[in-house]
Amino acid sequence: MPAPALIVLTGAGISAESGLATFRDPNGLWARHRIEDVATPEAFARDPARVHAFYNMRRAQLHEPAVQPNAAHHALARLVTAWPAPALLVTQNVDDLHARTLPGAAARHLLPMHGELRKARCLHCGQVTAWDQDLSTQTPCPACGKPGGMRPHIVWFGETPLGLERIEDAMAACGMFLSVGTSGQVYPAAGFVAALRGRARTLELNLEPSLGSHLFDAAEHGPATTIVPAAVERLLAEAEREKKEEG
Ligand code: BJW
Repeated sequence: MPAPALIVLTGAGISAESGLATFRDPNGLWARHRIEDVATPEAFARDPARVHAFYNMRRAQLHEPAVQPNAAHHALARLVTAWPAPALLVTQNVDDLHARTLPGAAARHLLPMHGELRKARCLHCGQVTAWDQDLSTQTPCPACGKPGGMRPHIVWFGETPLGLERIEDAMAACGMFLSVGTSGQVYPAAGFVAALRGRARTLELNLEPSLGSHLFDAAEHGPATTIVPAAVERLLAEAEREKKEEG
């Protein structure tokens, strides 16, 4: 049998060992910040300075020398680029750690469905711009010049995730699904495993069982930097073996 089309879904757990906090772990971001204050369009309308401060802090963190892609990011980059069938890495993460391991043409494998910290969007003209500085309530848009409309290019609660059409197409063709470092609490991503049940092989790789862990065909639990590289080598060796058997 030819290798099946692959989808990898990742969440904050994959970046935890790179020094970035998850959301729902005991010392995670939601233990220190209320969702209603920083991660909804209503919060931004009410108190944009507070929302900017939250994302400015997280954007600045990406430039700390210690914050680098870890062995799990590198392993997944190898998986999606070496996989002998279509392969899409859908990440819920807004950091750029996957992007750093998938430069140039390899970036076509990556879909950041909850947006990107290193981009900003203008509410006046809609332009999305690469952004590495702090944002403020007065930042002018580099495209239309108007101040006051720049927001982080992030999908907040109640907003539509990015790239859904491409994800739907990939889901329709998918025969192998890997979920890495996500608690399975946020939709639509949390629903992917149920939607694929019975027609794709599904594997969870997470520190602990996620909310939907029982829906997966198989699960392995432990730190991403340990279990992801091992799983990737196994999956690629399997695909290689099957290719040889066919030939
Ligand atoms: C490790 C590890 C290590 C730790 N190694 N693992 C009621 C029912 C159903 C749905 C809804 C509902 N009410 C509202 C909704 C919809 C809502 C939703 O899902 N709410 C739920 C809370 C119930 N969803 C939305 O609003 C989404 N939009 C939407 O649905 O639009 C409608 C629509 C859908 C489809 C088609 C068309 C329209 C938008 C969701 C936006 C989410 N935004 C956030 C914040 C913004 C980004 C940011 O600031 O960074 O995105 S929320 C936050 O959660 C962030 C994450 O991407 C997301 C997922 O979190 P993740 O990645 O799973 O992190 P954690 O912390 O939860 O888990 C980490 C895991 O790692 C843990 O399990 C650890 O154990 C593990 N781990 N160390 C391996 N070393």
